[in-house]
Amino acid sequence: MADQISLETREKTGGTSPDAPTPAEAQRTPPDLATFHENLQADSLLPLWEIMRRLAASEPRNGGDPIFWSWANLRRYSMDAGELITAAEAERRVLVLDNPAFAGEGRATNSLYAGIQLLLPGEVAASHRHTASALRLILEGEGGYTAVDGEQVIMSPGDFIVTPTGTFHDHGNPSEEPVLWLDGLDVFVVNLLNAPFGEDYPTDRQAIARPTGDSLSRYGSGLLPHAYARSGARSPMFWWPYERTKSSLDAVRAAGGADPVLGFRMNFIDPTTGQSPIKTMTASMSLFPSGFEGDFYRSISGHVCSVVEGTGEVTVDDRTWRVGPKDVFILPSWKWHRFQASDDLVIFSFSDEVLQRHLGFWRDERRPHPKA
Ligand code: GTQ
Repeated sequence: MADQISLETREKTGGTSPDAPTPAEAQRTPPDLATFHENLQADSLLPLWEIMRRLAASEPRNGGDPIFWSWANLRRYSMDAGELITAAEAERRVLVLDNPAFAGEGRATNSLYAGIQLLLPGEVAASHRHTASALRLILEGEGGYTAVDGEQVIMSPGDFIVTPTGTFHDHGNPSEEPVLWLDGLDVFVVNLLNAPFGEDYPTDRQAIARPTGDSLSRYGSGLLPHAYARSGARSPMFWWPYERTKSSLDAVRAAGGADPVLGFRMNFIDPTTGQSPIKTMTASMSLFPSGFEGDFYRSISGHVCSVVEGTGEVTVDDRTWRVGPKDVFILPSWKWHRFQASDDLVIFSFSDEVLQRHLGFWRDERRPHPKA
């Protein structure tokens, strides 16, 4: 009698009762393995044992390829783009660094986006904002500007600029010469988390609320305005002029003690936190003194690099590139590489290091280079 009732209940509730199997279920034999997999797939299920190694690999394999772009090529293609499309039409006239390991996806590394942006004299890239944060290294041209969150700065080669998440930003070139820079964005992290929002500013150029250099004078000298309260996740400082970066590198170098892999490396920081101004990306400027012969190194963070000054050689796995000013190259995650400096070599780089450290994923390894 009790059995009878529970059977009826099970039928009514669609068979979800945790009771003992019905006589029919108990007698059922499973199908063969192939049919079982097909049945699972049809019901949106997967056997973990078939994909376990892919989901949780024993070591990283998908960091992308090492790749080098000479400045001569990047500049020529950019100037061609300048003839073929206006900045207004393009919205952002950028050649995206597309790692062949992820062809067509617009990835420089597994996690990083990078591109070369061009503004011709008189052009404006209209103001917008989005969840993705951007960082920029100015490559060529004096007198272009970027406006970020109500403040405009004039860009010079070697300058580092950030547009933190959600800040309105627009660029313009009132000078007589083309202006080119390297963009880095965390779009793939944003998209992984399905967090992208964006909107245009009502006009091409955003309203300017503070004088040029205001944030640098307020926050960039080891001082903070009294009773400063940080609003939101944004770094209040967004422009690091190269002159200041270079003199700090020169001073550190004069004190000696180069790291055998990284030379003299300084990270850009939000002065109110001591952390990277962008929470997903670490950006650095490294000085390798003339004659530097680096040890081999690999880290779990792929790097996008560009030479600011000097020449040298970069070896990744079994290939070596001769690198010079404004060349761009990728050091993929977990691939052995080393730097050699022919003369004083200054290299800008950015990576996802700060994010990986925060998540507890960070790893790096060193291997001495046999000295001659
Ligand atoms: O300058 O705002 O390379 O929004 C990609 C997306 C640059 C920019 C990029 C962007 C920008």
